[in-house]
Amino acid sequence: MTSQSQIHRAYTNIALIKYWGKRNPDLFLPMTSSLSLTLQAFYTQTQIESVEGTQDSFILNGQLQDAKATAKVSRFLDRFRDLTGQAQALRVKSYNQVPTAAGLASSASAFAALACAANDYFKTDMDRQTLSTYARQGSGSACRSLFGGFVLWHQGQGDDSDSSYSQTIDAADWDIGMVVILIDTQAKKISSRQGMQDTMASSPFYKMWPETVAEDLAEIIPAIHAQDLIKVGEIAEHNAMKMHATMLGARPSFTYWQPESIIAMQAVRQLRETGIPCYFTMDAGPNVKVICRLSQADQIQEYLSKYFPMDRLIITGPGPGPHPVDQVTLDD
Ligand code: 2P0
Repeated sequence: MTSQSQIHRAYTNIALIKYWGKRNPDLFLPMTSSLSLTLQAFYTQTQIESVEGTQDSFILNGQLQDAKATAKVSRFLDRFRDLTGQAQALRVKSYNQVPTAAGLASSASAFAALACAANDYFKTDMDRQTLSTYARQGSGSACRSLFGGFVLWHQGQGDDSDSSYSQTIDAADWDIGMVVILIDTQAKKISSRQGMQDTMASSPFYKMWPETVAEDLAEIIPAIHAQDLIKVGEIAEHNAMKMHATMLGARPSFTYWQPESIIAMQAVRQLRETGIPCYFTMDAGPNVKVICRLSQADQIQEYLSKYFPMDRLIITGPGPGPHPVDQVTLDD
């Protein structure tokens, strides 16, 4: 008899204070704490079911995935198999809600949804905080997708995996959102995992990163609680640019920026000069995310459409924590 989990949906997140570097790569323990906003528009839905035989399989958006992608999923499931003593082979079916060929990072929502589905399938009954420490070991940023709103991922202490978990610090039930500018849809040449490793190993600018991230966090958390969008945006923009500067100082130097990323940043600055509060952030890819009041997102989208096609400008509000769904549904 086959058994299966429910379908679990988890939303992606964008960091306002970035995670860039691991102190323990085996356990995915970060160099610093980080802070994100969970987004409503992008999510992954995942279900696990038992199969005959000894091989796991992984199907993403209806396509059977290759050995490398399946091995990543299998390694993650092994933690639950070890914990429960169940050796059953499994089929993982996932659906990503991202705009067509968006190339927007989905490992955060993917491993968060997988962690929730595994917790359900294996009946491990972990609370969200514990589950966030498991999701983290699939992909660091997935730790933050176990919660909705503004989420703080604690760096934790030493090699203690349990101490590096996430929690919501603010429900984000105020006027905040993002406009995502989709600039390139190709797979990136340097993974974020590789990029952060190379930066730590060779960039003299990395030395200032842990210390100044702590300062940025100490400043942005009260600004979030005060619902001070301008301050939140300023600190987030500064933190993102500082992270990208560490990469320019690596040897050899590298960047995720493309010419259109710079056009997007200039456009946001110009719009800001007209009095509309809007700030940019970028991750390990060329896409630019604009932090703004959700009530002004239409206006910002309209302005940016002078530079980018409308279907490359996605408006999103804050998203919730993961939850089960009755059936897979994808938005247009
Ligand atoms: C972040 N990024 O805080 C940062 C900013 C990219 C730049 O988390 O190696 O895919 O799987 O832990 O989680 C992307 O890194 O890396 C990321 P791994 P992950 O959102």
